[in-house]
Amino acid sequence: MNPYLNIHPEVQEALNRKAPVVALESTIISHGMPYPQNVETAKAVEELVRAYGATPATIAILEGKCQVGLGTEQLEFFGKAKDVGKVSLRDMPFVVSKKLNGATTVAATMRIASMAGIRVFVTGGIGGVHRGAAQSMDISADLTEMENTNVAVVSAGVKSILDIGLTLEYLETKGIPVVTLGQDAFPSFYSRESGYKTPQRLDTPEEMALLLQTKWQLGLNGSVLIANPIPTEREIGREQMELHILEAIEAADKQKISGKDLTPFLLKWIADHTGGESLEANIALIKHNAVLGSKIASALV
Ligand code: PSU
Ligand code: MN
Repeated sequence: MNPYLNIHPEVQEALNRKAPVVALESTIISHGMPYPQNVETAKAVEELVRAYGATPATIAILEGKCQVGLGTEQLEFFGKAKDVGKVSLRDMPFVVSKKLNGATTVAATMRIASMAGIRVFVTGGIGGVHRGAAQSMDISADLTEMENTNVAVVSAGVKSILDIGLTLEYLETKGIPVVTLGQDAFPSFYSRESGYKTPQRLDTPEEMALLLQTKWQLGLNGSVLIANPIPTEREIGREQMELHILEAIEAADKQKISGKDLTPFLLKWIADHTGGESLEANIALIKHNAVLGSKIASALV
């Protein structure tokens, strides 16, 4: 037994039965959305996962333990707390050894999911290669983690706060398959398109599950980026978002925001300047991803 791991009884019971389990991250709750929509969404996503026959496991660090599966009070805590840090791989030893609380990013959530034996993880958007990375070297640890850890990531593609082209190149270099559901265009979170074609396309959750099983049985370690385009009725046009993104990047530059603060800054700036529309889109696409992830997790078992 891993002394740093604390698995919620409901999740443990599902894992024992070899029933489908879907991991969910907590940075999106603490740093990706405002209260109370963050907690409402986290709860709604868990309910959807259950409705589609899987067990949800929201992951965070709680008093130094890698907690797999949060209760309602804990979800509320991560939604409200102002002083909960964003924990990527680099931050895990510090936060765990000091018995602190932390909201886990895609990278840290994947690692903890893998420790618990969970194979499918649902989020909104992953971190990637930032625009201007040739100068800043700002490349998310989400990508290096995806190279190594056998947990599939269901997302709505890559948000265009990042350099999508370079992120796709990086994923190729690291041998991480990128597969979009049901279309030839690679999606960019708010939009069903990004200007890039998807490297691969599959049309059903069952085919996705078979690809995962095949990859891992081949001994090819690491993740698969499963891109699920946002529902058409919630889509926000690429040109419209691009204006806000350029302004957000300029504001970050001016305020000298960098490192781990950059992604949350850009996300908050965009949310504040696009009003309810982007938040609604964000909520809709995460729910949509939860349904797909649950179907893939079910097919995988
Ligand atoms: N991109 C989004 N929404 C998010 C994040 C990224 O569209 O909430 C969060 C995720 O938790 C992701 C993290 O793992 O930001 C990446 O941060 P960084 O770029 O500092 O690695
Ligand atoms: Mn970074």
